Amino acid sequence: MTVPETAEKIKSMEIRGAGRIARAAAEALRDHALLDAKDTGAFKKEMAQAAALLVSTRPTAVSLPNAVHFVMAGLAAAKTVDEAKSGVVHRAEQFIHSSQHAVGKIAEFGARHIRDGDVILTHCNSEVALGCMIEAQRQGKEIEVFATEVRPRNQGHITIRTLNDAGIKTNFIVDSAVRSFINDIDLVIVGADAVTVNGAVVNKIGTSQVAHTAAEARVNVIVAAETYKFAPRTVVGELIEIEERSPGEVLSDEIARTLPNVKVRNPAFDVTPAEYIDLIVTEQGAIPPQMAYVIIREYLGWDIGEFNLAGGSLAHFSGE
Ligand code: RI2
Repeated sequence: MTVPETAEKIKSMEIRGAGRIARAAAEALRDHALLDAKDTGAFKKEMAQAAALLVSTRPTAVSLPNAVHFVMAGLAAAKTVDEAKSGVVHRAEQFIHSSQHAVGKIAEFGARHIRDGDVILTHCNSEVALGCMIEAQRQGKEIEVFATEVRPRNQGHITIRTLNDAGIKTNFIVDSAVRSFINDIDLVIVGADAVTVNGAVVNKIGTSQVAHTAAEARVNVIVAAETYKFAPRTVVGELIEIEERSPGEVLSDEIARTLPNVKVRNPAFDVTPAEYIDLIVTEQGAIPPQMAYVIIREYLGWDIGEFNLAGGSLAHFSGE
């Protein structure tokens, strides 16, 4: 798939989920690197434009710029076009492989926190959160899941199909029914689009309501998140931008036209503070949210100079 095609599919959410969009971006950059280029300068410029286009598609999931940054680092030391190309291809393959490995590791680590007989609540559609549940079931633990609908894009439909196909007993509820069922729940497991340095988790809109409800009911909340979902620039105080999507996802244009005094608001994500999260399960192990900085420092491989790059400026992708 070409870079513009991948960008369009990420934007329209045909490709969605923070991990999947990161891998799709890495694949698109890898394939783009195989195109003809007359010299190193032209190649780096071309790759920087492709990187910028991919990063611009969705602003919240930090897995996307982290993946692009990782792949583009393959250009940094290249002196020839061939070196630059193989650098990008190698880093892209490395990212895709380590992402797939991380998904497996998180399932293994996350399953340890699920007990036989647990009733689990999940919100949205997270491959790593689901991976933990499927692994627990594979180990012979009998679990039951409550999955929310996830308005407006109904990602819950994907979740219940996956759970159904895995043979897991599942209850499908509307988003507003979470508090009505919270006393039946032993554990909440969700994914993440971004984790900040202070352990706050940015995830699908409604996650913070779920976590708040769980905290009130003394139900533990686990977040499943690969290390590349941790946001390095939050170390220097940069905020995670919350994507606000088209009003048409919530209310049809036809109805909206009859309501001139009504403005539809459609934020796609919200922020759950660390105090409502008990554990973040990464491929490096499970950590309390307060240890998020350690992941950024030790495992993400960013050095402090990179934290200070101007937000939005993608000049560094060209290796300049
Ligand atoms: P995985 C999704 O965002 C959801 O918020 C989900 O919890 C998160 O990405 C992580 O997904 P969207 O693309 O990477 O549906 O765990 O807006 O699959």
